[in-house]
Amino acid sequence: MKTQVCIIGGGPSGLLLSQLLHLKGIDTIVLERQSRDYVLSRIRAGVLEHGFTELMREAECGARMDEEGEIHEGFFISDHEDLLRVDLHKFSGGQTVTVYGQTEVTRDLYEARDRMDGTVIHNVEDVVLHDLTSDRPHVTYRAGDETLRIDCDYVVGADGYHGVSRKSIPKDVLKEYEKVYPFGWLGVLSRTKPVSPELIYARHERGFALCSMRSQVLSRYYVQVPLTDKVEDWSDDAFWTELQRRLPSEVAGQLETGPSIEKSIAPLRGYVAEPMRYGNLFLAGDAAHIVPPTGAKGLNSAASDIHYLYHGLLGHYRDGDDSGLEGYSEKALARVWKAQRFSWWMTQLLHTFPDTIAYDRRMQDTELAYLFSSEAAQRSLAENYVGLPF
Ligand code: RFL
Ligand code: PHB
Repeated sequence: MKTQVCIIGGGPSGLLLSQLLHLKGIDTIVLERQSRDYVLSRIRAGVLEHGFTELMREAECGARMDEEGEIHEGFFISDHEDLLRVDLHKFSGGQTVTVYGQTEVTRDLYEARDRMDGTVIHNVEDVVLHDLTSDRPHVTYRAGDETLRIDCDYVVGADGYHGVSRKSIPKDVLKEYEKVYPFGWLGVLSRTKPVSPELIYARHERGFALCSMRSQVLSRYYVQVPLTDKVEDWSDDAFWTELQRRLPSEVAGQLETGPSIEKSIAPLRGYVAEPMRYGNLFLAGDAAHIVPPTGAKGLNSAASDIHYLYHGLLGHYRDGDDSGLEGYSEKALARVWKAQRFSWWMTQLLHTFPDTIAYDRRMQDTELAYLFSSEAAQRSLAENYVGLPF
């Protein structure tokens, strides 16, 4: 097979890029290791920045998101019994975020790829990237007993943190930065009315908790747990009891509980790989960087990568101008690091760290007290939460 851009990974990053390029007449093939049903069963992001929603509209995939997504003009932070509303709209010059699940984003992208007869090949095994520093890179993969080959101009590694693309960059070229947190998030999805019309990020000495949602009848909640905990350790009852204990009592009293329809634990880490280009391979999204979910920046950081890469590839194919591709890694990384900084700050502000020293606990108290009392601090939080410009 031959294509212009071979995209490894059929998650939101790969599908969005494929759709945007196809609309400009640039041919792509997407290779995905899992089945479509499997990809659509992963419950992940819930909060989309304006930049992401704009890209979805540009990809002609925004109709259902605009109809069913909820616009949020603010969110809450609680510290034991104290509750602060951060007015995103007021402090960010009228900007908002959209609550619309990654599962729905991905479903909309798959449907758009189907409508346009885009090539997305599922259940591929043993993907190998070849000749990345030559003018004619190629990709091989296995489907059953057969090994197939795709010749292309460029390879895009959008295959997530555990993908093969980043691992194809020689060790002496790649510089990795990593921070592993000593806890994870236990997440529960339930068919219940969300406890609050806006998200609540809760700090509590027992550990962090988050009240989020997918719609007015579908709630998503998280509690901080030790890395040693297993999903099986947590009955639904134990989860609801723990969540209630970490919320201000006026909120806890309103919590509607019900059976969980999904329950999973995600470890928290910050990670960046530099550079995001090696020869004719470009990395995008979780393949190049991971943030702890506290700032809701993972998928949104993928969106800025896709924006820069899309425009770089468009410059190459439409105008014969390679400056966008040349500058891709540096430009993408500048924004990636700002999302890392914000996610790191939110994480250390709101979580309970094991073995923390008394001085650091006081510093966390004081940082929160400052945030609760200072409009300047809330403005900075709002500017980052709605998303820095691309
Ligand atoms: P994905 O979604 O991991 O997709 C990569 C795809 O590549 C496939 N793959 C391969 N395909 C072919 N060959 C191989 N060798 C392959 N190896 C892997 C995989 O099967 C997969 O389908 O990466 P992508 O597209 O870059 O998207 C990134 C987002 O998924 C991620 O950043 C977000 O989910 C992070 N995130 C959040 N981001 C936000 O912006 N806002 C949020 O509110 C938010 N909440 C979250 C989150 C992530 C979470 N977890 C579980 C990590 C909440 C949670 C709990
Ligand atoms: C979610 O709804 O899954 C979600 C929302 C906000 C975050 C992280 C996850 O910061």
